[in-house]
Amino acid sequence: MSNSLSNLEAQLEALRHDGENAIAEADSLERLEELRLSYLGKKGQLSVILGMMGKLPPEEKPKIGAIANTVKEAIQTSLERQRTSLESVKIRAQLEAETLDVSMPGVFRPQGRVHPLNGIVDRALDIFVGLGYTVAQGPEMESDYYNFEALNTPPDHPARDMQDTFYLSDGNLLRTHTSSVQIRYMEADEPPVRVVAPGRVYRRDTVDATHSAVFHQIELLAIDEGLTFTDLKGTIKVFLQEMFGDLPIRFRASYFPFTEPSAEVDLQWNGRWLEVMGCGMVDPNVLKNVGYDPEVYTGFAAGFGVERFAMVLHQIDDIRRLYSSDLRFLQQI
Ligand code: 2NM
Repeated sequence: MSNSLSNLEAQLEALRHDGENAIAEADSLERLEELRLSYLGKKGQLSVILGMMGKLPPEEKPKIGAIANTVKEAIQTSLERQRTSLESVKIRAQLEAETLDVSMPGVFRPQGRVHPLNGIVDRALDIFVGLGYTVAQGPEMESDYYNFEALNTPPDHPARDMQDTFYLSDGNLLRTHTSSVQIRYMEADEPPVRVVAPGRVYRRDTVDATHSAVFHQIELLAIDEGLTFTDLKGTIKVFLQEMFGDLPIRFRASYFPFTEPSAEVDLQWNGRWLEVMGCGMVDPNVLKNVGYDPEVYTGFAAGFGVERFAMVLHQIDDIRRLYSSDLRFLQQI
Protein backbone atom coordinates (compact mmCIF):
# COMPACT_ATOMS: atom_id res chain seq x y z
CA MET A 1 0.00 0.00 0.00
CA SER A 2 2.75 2.42 0.80
CA ASN A 3 4.09 1.48 -2.61
CA SER A 4 0.84 2.69 -4.09
CA LEU A 5 1.08 5.78 -1.89
CA SER A 6 4.57 6.68 -3.06
CA ASN A 7 3.50 5.91 -6.60
CA LEU A 8 0.68 8.47 -6.35
CA GLU A 9 3.03 10.95 -4.73
CA ALA A 10 5.44 10.49 -7.62
CA GLN A 11 2.67 10.93 -10.18
CA LEU A 12 1.53 14.12 -8.49
CA GLU A 13 5.07 15.40 -8.38
CA ALA A 14 5.52 14.58 -12.10
CA LEU A 15 2.22 16.27 -12.85
CA ARG A 16 3.36 19.44 -11.10
CA HIS A 17 6.70 19.32 -12.88
CA ASP A 18 5.24 18.74 -16.37
CA GLY A 19 2.44 21.20 -15.79
CA GLU A 20 4.69 23.99 -14.63
CA ASN A 21 7.02 23.47 -17.62
CA ALA A 22 4.20 23.29 -20.18
CA ILE A 23 2.54 26.38 -18.71
CA ALA A 24 5.79 28.35 -18.78
CA GLU A 25 6.08 27.55 -22.48
CA ALA A 26 2.50 28.40 -23.40
CA ASP A 27 2.64 31.18 -25.98
CA SER A 28 -1.02 32.18 -26.15
CA LEU A 29 -4.02 32.55 -23.90
CA GLU A 30 -5.77 29.85 -25.93
CA ARG A 31 -2.94 27.41 -25.32
CA LEU A 32 -3.05 28.30 -21.62
CA GLU A 33 -6.75 27.46 -21.41
CA GLU A 34 -6.06 24.12 -23.09
CA LEU A 35 -3.45 23.39 -20.43
CA ARG A 36 -5.77 24.43 -17.59
CA LEU A 37 -8.40 21.99 -18.82
CA SER A 38 -5.80 19.29 -19.37
CA TYR A 39 -4.43 19.56 -15.81
CA LEU A 40 -7.19 20.89 -13.61
CA GLY A 41 -10.36 20.27 -15.62
CA LYS A 42 -13.10 17.83 -14.46
CA LYS A 43 -11.64 15.14 -16.68
CA GLY A 44 -8.11 16.47 -16.36
CA GLN A 45 -4.99 14.71 -15.19
CA LEU A 46 -5.32 15.78 -11.54
CA SER A 47 -8.84 14.39 -11.40
CA VAL A 48 -7.64 11.09 -12.80
CA ILE A 49 -4.96 10.81 -10.13
CA LEU A 50 -7.38 11.79 -7.38
CA GLY A 51 -9.73 9.12 -8.68
CA MET A 52 -7.11 6.55 -7.86
CA MET A 53 -7.05 7.80 -4.24
CA GLY A 54 -10.16 5.76 -3.58
CA LYS A 55 -8.10 2.61 -3.44
CA LEU A 56 -5.83 3.93 -0.71
CA PRO A 57 -6.31 2.99 2.90
CA PRO A 58 -8.26 5.75 4.69
CA GLU A 59 -5.32 6.80 6.90
CA GLU A 60 -3.25 7.66 3.82
CA LYS A 61 -5.85 9.70 2.09
CA PRO A 62 -5.28 12.96 4.00
CA LYS A 63 -1.63 12.99 3.11
CA ILE A 64 -2.24 12.47 -0.61
CA GLY A 65 -5.09 14.93 -0.42
CA ALA A 66 -2.76 17.55 1.02
CA ILE A 67 -0.15 16.89 -1.67
CA ALA A 68 -2.79 17.01 -4.38
CA ASN A 69 -3.92 20.40 -3.06
CA THR A 70 -0.38 21.72 -3.09
CA VAL A 71 0.07 20.54 -6.69
CA LYS A 72 -3.25 22.04 -7.69
CA GLU A 73 -2.32 25.37 -6.10
CA ALA A 74 1.11 25.31 -7.69
CA ILE A 75 -0.40 24.73 -11.14
CA GLN A 76 -2.99 27.40 -10.53
CA THR A 77 -0.29 29.84 -9.52
CA SER A 78 1.68 29.02 -12.67
CA LEU A 79 -1.42 29.46 -14.81
CA GLU A 80 -2.13 32.82 -13.19
CA ARG A 81 1.42 34.07 -13.59
CA GLN A 82 1.57 32.98 -17.25
CA ARG A 83 -1.85 34.50 -17.94
CA THR A 84 -0.73 37.86 -16.53
CA SER A 85 2.43 37.73 -18.60
CA LEU A 86 0.65 36.76 -21.86
CA GLU A 87 -2.01 39.43 -21.35
CA SER A 88 0.57 42.15 -20.86
CA VAL A 89 2.40 41.03 -24.03
CA LYS A 90 -0.90 41.11 -25.89
CA ILE A 91 -1.78 44.59 -24.62
CA ARG A 92 1.65 45.92 -25.44
CA ALA A 93 1.37 44.56 -29.01
CA GLN A 94 -2.07 46.09 -29.36
CA LEU A 95 -0.91 49.49 -28.10
CA GLU A 96 1.99 49.38 -30.50
CA ALA A 97 -0.27 48.54 -33.43
CA GLU A 98 -2.73 51.30 -32.58
CA THR A 99 -0.22 54.05 -31.88
CA LEU A 100 -1.15 57.40 -33.42
CA ASP A 101 1.94 59.39 -34.24
CA VAL A 102 0.69 62.96 -33.96
CA SER A 103 4.04 64.28 -35.21
CA MET A 104 3.63 62.46 -38.59
CA PRO A 105 3.15 64.86 -41.55
CA GLY A 106 -0.44 64.95 -42.90
CA VAL A 107 -1.51 63.53 -46.27
CA PHE A 108 -1.55 66.35 -48.87
CA ARG A 109 -5.06 67.01 -50.18
CA PRO A 110 -4.99 69.60 -53.00
CA GLN A 111 -7.55 72.35 -52.43
CA GLY A 112 -9.74 73.14 -55.43
CA ARG A 113 -10.74 76.72 -56.21
CA VAL A 114 -12.84 78.81 -58.55
CA HIS A 115 -11.43 79.13 -62.08
CA PRO A 116 -10.47 82.75 -62.97
CA LEU A 117 -13.18 82.86 -65.66
CA ASN A 118 -15.85 81.70 -63.24
CA GLY A 119 -14.48 84.18 -60.70
CA ILE A 120 -15.23 87.04 -63.13
CA VAL A 121 -18.66 85.62 -63.99
CA ASP A 122 -19.53 85.23 -60.30
CA ARG A 123 -18.48 88.78 -59.46
CA ALA A 124 -20.23 90.35 -62.47
CA LEU A 125 -23.49 88.48 -61.87
CA ASP A 126 -23.41 89.42 -58.19
CA ILE A 127 -23.19 93.09 -59.17
CA PHE A 128 -26.09 92.89 -61.62
CA VAL A 129 -28.23 90.83 -59.27
CA GLY A 130 -27.54 93.59 -56.73
CA LEU A 131 -28.89 96.08 -59.31
CA GLY A 132 -32.10 94.04 -59.67
CA TYR A 133 -31.22 91.96 -62.73
CA THR A 134 -32.28 88.34 -63.33
CA VAL A 135 -29.78 85.81 -64.74
CA ALA A 136 -30.94 84.04 -67.93
CA GLN A 137 -29.42 81.30 -70.07
CA GLY A 138 -30.17 79.89 -73.51
CA PRO A 139 -28.98 77.37 -76.12
CA GLU A 140 -25.49 77.52 -77.64
CA MET A 141 -26.84 76.17 -80.91
CA GLU A 142 -29.13 78.83 -82.34
CA SER A 143 -31.20 79.54 -85.40
CA ASP A 144 -30.29 82.37 -87.75
CA TYR A 145 -33.40 84.16 -86.48
CA TYR A 146 -32.38 84.44 -82.81
CA ASN A 147 -28.70 85.08 -83.48
CA PHE A 148 -29.07 87.61 -86.32
CA GLU A 149 -32.46 88.39 -87.82
CA ALA A 150 -34.32 89.36 -84.60
CA LEU A 151 -31.25 91.44 -83.68
CA ASN A 152 -31.73 93.64 -86.73
CA THR A 153 -28.68 92.17 -88.45
CA PRO A 154 -29.33 92.40 -92.21
CA PRO A 155 -28.70 89.36 -94.44
CA ASP A 156 -25.61 90.96 -95.97
CA HIS A 157 -24.03 92.03 -92.65
CA PRO A 158 -20.38 90.92 -92.39
CA ALA A 159 -21.00 89.23 -89.01
CA ARG A 160 -23.10 86.65 -90.85
CA ASP A 161 -20.18 85.78 -93.09
CA MET A 162 -19.10 82.17 -93.20
CA GLN A 163 -15.72 83.54 -92.14
CA ASP A 164 -17.07 84.72 -88.80
CA THR A 165 -19.81 82.28 -87.86
CA PHE A 166 -19.80 78.50 -87.38
CA TYR A 167 -22.74 77.27 -89.47
CA LEU A 168 -24.04 73.76 -88.90
CA SER A 169 -25.12 71.46 -91.71
CA ASP A 170 -28.77 71.58 -90.59
CA GLY A 171 -28.94 75.37 -91.12
CA ASN A 172 -28.46 76.25 -87.43
CA LEU A 173 -25.34 77.92 -86.09
CA LEU A 174 -23.27 78.29 -82.93
CA ARG A 175 -24.31 81.56 -81.29
CA THR A 176 -21.84 84.39 -81.79
CA HIS A 177 -23.12 86.36 -78.76
CA THR A 178 -25.58 85.85 -75.91
CA SER A 179 -27.94 88.52 -77.30
CA SER A 180 -29.99 85.59 -78.63
CA VAL A 181 -30.81 84.82 -74.98
CA GLN A 182 -32.15 88.38 -74.57
CA ILE A 183 -34.42 87.94 -77.61
CA ARG A 184 -35.81 84.68 -76.19
CA TYR A 185 -36.27 86.35 -72.79
CA MET A 186 -38.15 89.34 -74.27
CA GLU A 187 -40.35 87.04 -76.38
CA ALA A 188 -41.41 85.21 -73.23
CA ASP A 189 -41.77 88.19 -70.87
CA GLU A 190 -43.46 91.57 -70.88
CA PRO A 191 -41.55 94.75 -69.92
CA PRO A 192 -40.10 95.97 -67.65
CA VAL A 193 -37.00 93.81 -68.25
CA ARG A 194 -33.75 93.62 -66.30
CA VAL A 195 -31.82 90.58 -67.46
CA VAL A 196 -28.19 89.48 -67.67
CA ALA A 197 -27.04 86.60 -69.87
CA PRO A 198 -23.68 84.94 -69.27
CA GLY A 199 -22.47 82.18 -71.56
CA ARG A 200 -20.14 80.55 -74.04
CA VAL A 201 -20.06 81.97 -77.57
CA TYR A 202 -18.35 80.95 -80.81
CA ARG A 203 -16.53 82.84 -83.54
CA ARG A 204 -14.38 81.67 -86.43
CA ASP A 205 -11.36 83.59 -85.23
CA THR A 206 -7.79 82.47 -85.74
CA VAL A 207 -6.54 81.52 -82.29
CA ASP A 208 -3.71 83.67 -80.94
CA ALA A 209 -2.71 85.30 -77.64
CA THR A 210 -5.85 87.48 -77.60
CA HIS A 211 -8.36 85.45 -79.67
CA SER A 212 -10.17 82.19 -79.10
CA ALA A 213 -12.84 80.54 -81.24
CA VAL A 214 -14.76 79.75 -78.08
CA PHE A 215 -15.02 82.39 -75.37
CA HIS A 216 -17.43 83.80 -72.81
CA GLN A 217 -19.64 86.82 -72.78
CA ILE A 218 -21.93 88.57 -70.39
CA GLU A 219 -24.65 90.78 -71.82
CA LEU A 220 -27.15 92.86 -69.93
CA LEU A 221 -30.45 94.31 -71.03
CA ALA A 222 -32.89 96.78 -69.46
CA ILE A 223 -36.25 97.69 -71.03
CA ASP A 224 -38.70 100.09 -69.43
CA GLU A 225 -40.70 103.25 -70.01
CA GLY A 226 -38.43 106.27 -70.18
CA LEU A 227 -34.98 104.64 -70.08
CA THR A 228 -32.30 106.88 -71.62
CA PHE A 229 -28.62 106.81 -72.52
CA THR A 230 -28.00 108.42 -69.12
CA ASP A 231 -29.38 105.30 -67.39
CA LEU A 232 -27.03 103.20 -69.53
CA LYS A 233 -24.04 105.35 -68.57
CA GLY A 234 -24.89 105.23 -64.88
CA THR A 235 -25.34 101.46 -64.88
CA ILE A 236 -22.05 100.87 -66.68
CA LYS A 237 -20.23 103.35 -64.43
CA VAL A 238 -21.41 101.51 -61.30
CA PHE A 239 -20.60 98.11 -62.78
CA LEU A 240 -17.05 99.01 -63.89
CA GLN A 241 -16.42 100.74 -60.57
CA GLU A 242 -17.37 97.55 -58.72
CA MET A 243 -15.21 95.40 -61.02
CA PHE A 244 -12.09 97.55 -61.43
CA GLY A 245 -12.29 100.28 -58.80
CA ASP A 246 -13.09 103.96 -59.28
CA LEU A 247 -11.18 104.66 -62.53
CA PRO A 248 -11.95 107.13 -65.33
CA ILE A 249 -14.17 105.78 -68.12
CA ARG A 250 -15.24 107.24 -71.47
CA PHE A 251 -17.87 106.45 -74.09
CA ARG A 252 -16.86 106.45 -77.76
CA ALA A 253 -19.41 106.37 -80.59
CA SER A 254 -19.53 103.02 -82.35
CA TYR A 255 -21.88 100.81 -84.33
CA PHE A 256 -23.87 97.62 -83.67
CA PRO A 257 -26.85 96.49 -85.77
CA PHE A 258 -28.98 95.95 -82.63
CA THR A 259 -28.38 99.32 -80.90
CA GLU A 260 -28.77 102.96 -81.92
CA PRO A 261 -26.90 104.93 -80.78
CA SER A 262 -24.06 102.54 -79.99
CA ALA A 263 -20.85 103.08 -78.07
CA GLU A 264 -17.64 101.44 -76.92
CA VAL A 265 -16.64 101.93 -73.29
CA ASP A 266 -12.97 102.57 -72.46
CA LEU A 267 -11.44 102.28 -69.02
CA GLN A 268 -8.26 104.08 -67.93
CA TRP A 269 -6.17 101.21 -66.59
CA ASN A 270 -2.57 101.80 -65.56
CA GLY A 271 -2.67 105.14 -67.39
CA ARG A 272 -3.81 103.69 -70.75
CA TRP A 273 -7.29 103.68 -72.30
CA LEU A 274 -8.51 100.12 -72.63
CA GLU A 275 -11.65 99.12 -74.55
CA VAL A 276 -13.71 96.93 -72.18
CA MET A 277 -17.39 96.95 -73.27
CA GLY A 278 -19.83 97.60 -76.07
CA CYS A 279 -23.25 99.12 -75.45
CA GLY A 280 -26.13 101.14 -76.81
CA MET A 281 -29.83 101.93 -76.79
CA VAL A 282 -31.78 98.94 -78.12
CA ASP A 283 -32.80 99.57 -81.74
CA PRO A 284 -36.59 100.07 -82.13
CA ASN A 285 -36.57 97.31 -84.78
CA VAL A 286 -35.38 94.81 -82.14
CA LEU A 287 -38.21 95.87 -79.80
CA LYS A 288 -40.73 95.45 -82.64
CA ASN A 289 -39.35 91.97 -83.42
CA VAL A 290 -40.17 90.74 -79.89
CA GLY A 291 -43.58 92.44 -79.85
CA TYR A 292 -42.70 95.44 -77.65
CA ASP A 293 -44.08 98.85 -78.64
CA PRO A 294 -41.04 101.14 -79.29
CA GLU A 295 -43.34 104.16 -78.81
CA VAL A 296 -43.86 103.11 -75.18
CA TYR A 297 -40.63 101.34 -74.28
CA THR A 298 -36.96 102.12 -74.63
CA GLY A 299 -34.01 100.16 -73.36
CA PHE A 300 -30.29 99.79 -73.19
CA ALA A 301 -27.96 96.84 -73.59
CA ALA A 302 -24.26 96.18 -73.10
CA GLY A 303 -21.87 93.30 -73.38
CA PHE A 304 -18.33 92.31 -72.59
CA GLY A 305 -15.90 89.43 -72.91
CA VAL A 306 -15.18 87.52 -69.71
CA GLU A 307 -11.69 86.47 -70.88
CA ARG A 308 -10.68 90.07 -71.52
CA PHE A 309 -11.75 91.09 -68.01
CA ALA A 310 -9.85 88.16 -66.51
CA MET A 311 -6.73 89.01 -68.51
CA VAL A 312 -6.79 92.66 -67.44
CA LEU A 313 -7.57 91.98 -63.78
CA HIS A 314 -5.08 89.11 -63.38
CA GLN A 315 -2.38 90.39 -65.79
CA ILE A 316 -2.62 87.34 -68.04
CA ASP A 317 -0.67 87.72 -71.29
CA ASP A 318 -2.19 84.86 -73.30
CA ILE A 319 -5.90 83.93 -73.49
CA ARG A 320 -4.95 80.27 -74.01
CA ARG A 321 -3.68 80.06 -70.43
CA LEU A 322 -7.33 80.31 -69.37
CA TYR A 323 -8.17 77.04 -71.15
CA SER A 324 -5.09 74.87 -70.60
CA SER A 325 -5.91 73.81 -67.01
CA ASP A 326 -2.24 74.16 -66.09
CA LEU A 327 -2.16 74.14 -62.28
CA ARG A 328 1.16 75.99 -62.21
CA PHE A 329 -0.73 78.90 -63.81
CA LEU A 330 -4.08 78.51 -62.03
CA GLN A 331 -2.47 78.35 -58.59
CA GLN A 332 -0.96 81.82 -59.07
CA ILE A 333 -4.42 83.39 -59.36
C1 2NM B 1 -23.32 94.34 -76.87
C2 2NM B 1 -23.23 95.64 -77.28
C3 2NM B 1 -24.42 96.35 -77.55
C4 2NM B 1 -26.97 93.74 -76.83
C5 2NM B 1 -28.13 94.03 -77.48
C6 2NM B 1 -29.06 93.14 -77.00
C7 2NM B 1 -30.48 93.04 -77.39
F1 2NM B 1 -30.87 91.78 -77.34
F2 2NM B 1 -31.21 93.74 -76.59
F3 2NM B 1 -30.64 93.51 -78.61
N1 2NM B 1 -28.45 92.35 -76.13
N2 2NM B 1 -27.16 92.73 -76.00
C8 2NM B 1 -25.67 94.40 -76.96
C9 2NM B 1 -25.64 95.72 -77.39
C10 2NM B 1 -24.53 93.72 -76.70
O1 2NM B 1 -22.23 93.56 -76.60
C11 2NM B 1 -20.96 94.03 -76.93
